[in-house]
Amino acid sequence: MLKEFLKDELLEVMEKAKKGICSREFENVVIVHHNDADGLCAGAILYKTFSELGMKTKTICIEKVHPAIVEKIHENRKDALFIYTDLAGLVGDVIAEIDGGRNLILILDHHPAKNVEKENILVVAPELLGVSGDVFVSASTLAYLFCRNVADVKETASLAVIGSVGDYHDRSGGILGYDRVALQDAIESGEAKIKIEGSRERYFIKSFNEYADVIADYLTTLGSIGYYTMDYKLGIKACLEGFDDKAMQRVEELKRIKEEKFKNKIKELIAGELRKEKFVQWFHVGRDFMPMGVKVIGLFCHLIKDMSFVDESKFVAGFQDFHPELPEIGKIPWQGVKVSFRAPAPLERKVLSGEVPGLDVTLPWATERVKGVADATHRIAAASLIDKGKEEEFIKTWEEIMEKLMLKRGK
Ligand SMILES: [Mn+2]
Repeated sequence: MLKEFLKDELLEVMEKAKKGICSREFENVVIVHHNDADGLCAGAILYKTFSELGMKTKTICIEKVHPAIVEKIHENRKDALFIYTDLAGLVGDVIAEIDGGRNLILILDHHPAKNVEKENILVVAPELLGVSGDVFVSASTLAYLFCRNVADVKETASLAVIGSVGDYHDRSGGILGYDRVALQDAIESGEAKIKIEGSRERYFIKSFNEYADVIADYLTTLGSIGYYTMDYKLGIKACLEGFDDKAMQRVEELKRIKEEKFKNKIKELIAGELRKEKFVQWFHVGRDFMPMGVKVIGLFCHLIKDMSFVDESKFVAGFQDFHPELPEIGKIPWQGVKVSFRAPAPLERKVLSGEVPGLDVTLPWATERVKGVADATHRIAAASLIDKGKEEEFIKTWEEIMEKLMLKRGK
């Protein structure tokens, strides 16, 4: 147990997980991580730690957890340690069930989570202990603290800082809570320096010769924009060895690809591809955004929501095909689409004042009706995964729910 955390509940849970791992023998460790900066940093920290402990370690980068993906990842594997990080908090039971006890599963996630009481799974999730994973602890910090308790890995503290900044944990001016413990370690080892700019802290990372926010942006570009071209591999490599010319060149290329694709799509939408309902205007990009991952549909909706061709009294919704041929994983038997919702600024104000129901209510509701999975839900921004072919039914269902809730409000 680390001295600054004496009697800390999260550390106690980590200690228990460590004991759970140590009680079994593994040759192979499989790290399943998310594809944004936080997920990449967490993956890199775990990769470095477990390979230095002498284990055969492999990383698998995914955008979303879906039973079909988990099945594919776990098939033909036994007696391995699977670590899921920056994702899977809510679906530990599904993963444990699919695995069927062949392997040991460890979940290190800072998102909302569910505890699972099963022999083959250990869940370390601050949200289960009342610690906000959205504010005080990123997945990279969680991975760092876990690894620090297992081996001597202080040099990865700066990756935890980059991951925390990648998830905007510095939004109040600086990173807080557990994230700050990692920052402290990085400062003590001379790896990081705080620079105060106005009312905000920035973290300069010595080995990258760059600020954490800039590095995080590069990593998210490699992992999310370059998901289907496997550029997350360059991202993991950059986390461990720094950015070489090749990685930097790729970051620039990917940014250009994104801008180009976004520009073309905006032209098409202006030319009349936007469908208008009573409460939402929507469009479907199909596979036009390939090779970019499905995270970009949210970025795109966010980009256009206040443009002049958008009706500011209606929500904006975009669908993007989830390409079922995953890099390094292969074809999965599931055809899905991601849908992202955003609110133009005037509508955003109405949602925040309570005049219009929030997406945190309407989107999960409609998603459940078409048997989809809510992905991320906030009042003015939300996303879900649904089966392909159900897009029209989903929009119709969502409109009905809105109609009902607006009637209740007397609008
Ligand atoms: Mn995260």
